[in-house]
Amino acid sequence: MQAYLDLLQDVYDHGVGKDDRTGTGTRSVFGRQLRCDLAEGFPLLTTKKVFLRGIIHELLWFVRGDTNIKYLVDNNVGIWNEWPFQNYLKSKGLDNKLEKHGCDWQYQLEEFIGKIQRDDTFAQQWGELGPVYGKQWRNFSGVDQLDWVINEIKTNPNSRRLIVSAWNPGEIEEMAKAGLPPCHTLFQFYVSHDNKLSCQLYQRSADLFLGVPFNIASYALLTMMVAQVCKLQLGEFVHTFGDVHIYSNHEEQVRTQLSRTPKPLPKMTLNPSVTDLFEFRFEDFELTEYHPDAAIRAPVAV
Ligand code: THF
Repeated sequence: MQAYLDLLQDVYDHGVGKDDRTGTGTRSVFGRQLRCDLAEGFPLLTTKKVFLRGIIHELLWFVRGDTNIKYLVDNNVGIWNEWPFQNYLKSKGLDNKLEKHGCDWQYQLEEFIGKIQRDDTFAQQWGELGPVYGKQWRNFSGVDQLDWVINEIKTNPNSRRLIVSAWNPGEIEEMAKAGLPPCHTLFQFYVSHDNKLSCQLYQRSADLFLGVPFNIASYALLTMMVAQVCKLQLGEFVHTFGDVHIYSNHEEQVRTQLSRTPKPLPKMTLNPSVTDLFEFRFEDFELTEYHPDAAIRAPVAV
């Protein structure tokens, strides 16, 4: 993961001040690439503890085609909570009245999440993010892209069209209303002459400190799952970035991160008896030999 730290240093040193939609402000550059060989270990940052439980549940939630935060909330994963909450506040005319991350805001957020847990009708109405990742992966204008791509990898591995796109121009506005348009926009698989499966992601917008460690682990995991069900070995994960940025309220955290020394990568094992991508459950993933430095807390820009 030295490559991640090098990119973090690069954007910290060379990123140029740029305002953004969230009003937070960033240091930003355009167009970078990271690669990791998945056979060398599982690419989970060791220079801070990364919330793997959240990453696994989020990925299973995408693969299910789910777009409602209820599944995540029920599994005690809060990473998507702030978007529907903001939407809810807006509808109540409260979005400008509460100080973001202040006491009242926090109290209202807890109440909102409590209702998502207890009240199914409320969850259906207010927990929905719109036609985001899960919807597009499983039903892009009627096409189940995941099911298609698995079948294609199995039957036509030399194909140069092994693509899944979350960017659906006709539905971007609807995504922007409740959740947000996909940051990880499109991915492509590649099967090498020696039967190794690689995956490349194009990420149009990347929150380098908070989101990218999640995104790397998530796509590494997806590649491992697809490789297992297609009976292939592990190749590379190639991560290509558009606007890659450090939020101005993450700079202290970035300095802490950069002062640390990476340790050997952990190992990820998938339950070998799973042969269908849609049958993976949380219990089928096992991480070992992970000895990270302490977590580094940082607020997420919504
Ligand atoms: N928006 C922004 N500004 N950054 C993102 O990374 C991001 N995402 C998703 C959608 N919009 C985004 C949401 N994913 C965390 C991690 C991933 C997220 C959102 C939030 C987060 O807060 N992680 C904490 C720990 C969380 C916890 O322990 O509950 C961390 O320290 O990693 C990226 O695709």
